[in-house]
Amino acid sequence: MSKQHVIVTFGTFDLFHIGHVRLLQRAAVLGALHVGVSSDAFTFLKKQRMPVFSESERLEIVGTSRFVSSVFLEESFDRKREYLMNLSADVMVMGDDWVGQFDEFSDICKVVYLPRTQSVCTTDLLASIQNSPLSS
Ligand code: C2G
Repeated sequence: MSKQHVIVTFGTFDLFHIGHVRLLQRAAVLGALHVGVSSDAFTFLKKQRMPVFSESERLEIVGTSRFVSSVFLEESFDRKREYLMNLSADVMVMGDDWVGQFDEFSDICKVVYLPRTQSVCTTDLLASIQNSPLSS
């Protein structure tokens, strides 16, 4: 039996939703999927707000997905190369909201951008929860 390809993806995965599930599902078709979950501090840097769920909760949530072989904490953009090399990644997968932004890693692995799931995102979910008449 031939060895499975090593696939790596990165993300915040806050308020885990169907867009996240589909991204992980499609990435896992390519091989064994390892997911870098953004730390709370890194999320604050990227989004200028703290995530709703803490890094340990998000690691646990993503780690329960049957599409995921392992999870680790992603602490900065600068360490992506190190993470990819440590895992001996064959393919890095990201949603196409990041298209072109990680092409620099194509010297060590294949970089693939998958179409995002339309009409769902954490920011809108958070806003609709906050604006719900049930939330006070
Ligand atoms: N995604 C998707 N469809 C959506 C929402 C998200 O396919 N409707 C994908 C994103 O493109 C990304 C992954 O799900 O590949 C995780 O999305 P986020 O949690 O928003 O992660 P992000 O903050 O983009 O972090 O260094 C890169 C970052 O860590 C990526």
